[in-house]
Amino acid sequence: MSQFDFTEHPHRRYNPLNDTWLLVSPHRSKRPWQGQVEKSAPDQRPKYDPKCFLCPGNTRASGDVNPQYEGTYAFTNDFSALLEDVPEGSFENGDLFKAEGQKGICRVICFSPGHDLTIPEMETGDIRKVIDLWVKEYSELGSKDFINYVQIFENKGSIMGCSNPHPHGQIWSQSIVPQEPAGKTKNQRKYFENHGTSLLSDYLEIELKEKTRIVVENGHFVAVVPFWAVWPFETMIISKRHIQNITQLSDSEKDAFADIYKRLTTKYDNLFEVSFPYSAGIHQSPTDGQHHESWHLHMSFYPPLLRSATVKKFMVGYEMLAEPQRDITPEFSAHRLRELTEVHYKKSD
Ligand code: H2U
Repeated sequence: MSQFDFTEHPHRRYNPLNDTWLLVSPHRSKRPWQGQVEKSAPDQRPKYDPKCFLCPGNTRASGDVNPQYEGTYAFTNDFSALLEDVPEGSFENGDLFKAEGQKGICRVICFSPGHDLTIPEMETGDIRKVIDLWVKEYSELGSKDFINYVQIFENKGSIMGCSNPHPHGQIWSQSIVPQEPAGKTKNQRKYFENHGTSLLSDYLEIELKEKTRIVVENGHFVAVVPFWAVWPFETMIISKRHIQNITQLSDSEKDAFADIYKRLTTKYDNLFEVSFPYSAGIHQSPTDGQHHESWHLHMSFYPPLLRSATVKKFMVGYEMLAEPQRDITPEFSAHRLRELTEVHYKKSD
């Protein structure tokens, strides 16, 4: 029997941020595919759509009218999943039936007045304005007594449930720290207590030496397909400096964040020459007034596309019943993304 090689043999990988495992089956990426083939929607949109709820000057579903905004624009979601005005309280019936009231504020962030744009097609200077707005929203929402966590995210593409192609993201902020960031809080704290360094600083140091999973890098950030990636082309943008949240970014770090966000998403679009769908979000310290020294700012991208613009990965079967699994290795995905040009396919001849 040959020696174990994780680029060839089935194995499990550990995710230290979430304290979870996934199954990797590299040998299966050679299997024939006779599954579903879907058509990709043509991506031609006007600069302004009179029917769009998010375009400047248009009336939203609530009847409110958007201003003639020129850069970014934020408003409270007309159909917020969380509400500010909820009575405090909980329900408990023994150990098995528990519920607790939850207060929160949901915001919608328009990235640009241009209905036809997406992040990779926007100018870096305009993406910087999105980052400035995220910082403002995180600070304002996080400073409220009843807001202990602020989740900034972007759903891109209708297959991710995005309801409108106008470039936008969302913020959901609330009184508890939800499960995913709560787990990351716990695991980063444990690592920091044991090692005296941030989990992601140590991780990044090894990735920067090995270079096998790095997709793109600049002076302040690295985009990497994490060793433990579940989605085929999952990536993380990690700040080189150990900081806890976006309010600590310097001016040049904000510019560098905009630069890597554009470069990574341009590579994504170029992969299958389609506006690449994903859910992405910033993970950072809770705003609960506690000291979160161990937190390390990062942004995670979870894209569903697998082998073309039309074939996506589903979390089904074994994955729903046992644990996540992937066929192509993170090293192979990173290699494919790294090799792609940073000139957007719509702009190349
Ligand atoms: P998604 O595309 O990720 O669904 O985000 C769009 C959000 O915008 C969605 O949460 C809100 C929806 O509730 N929205 C408004 O608040 N007002 C509108 O007029 C349309 C959409």
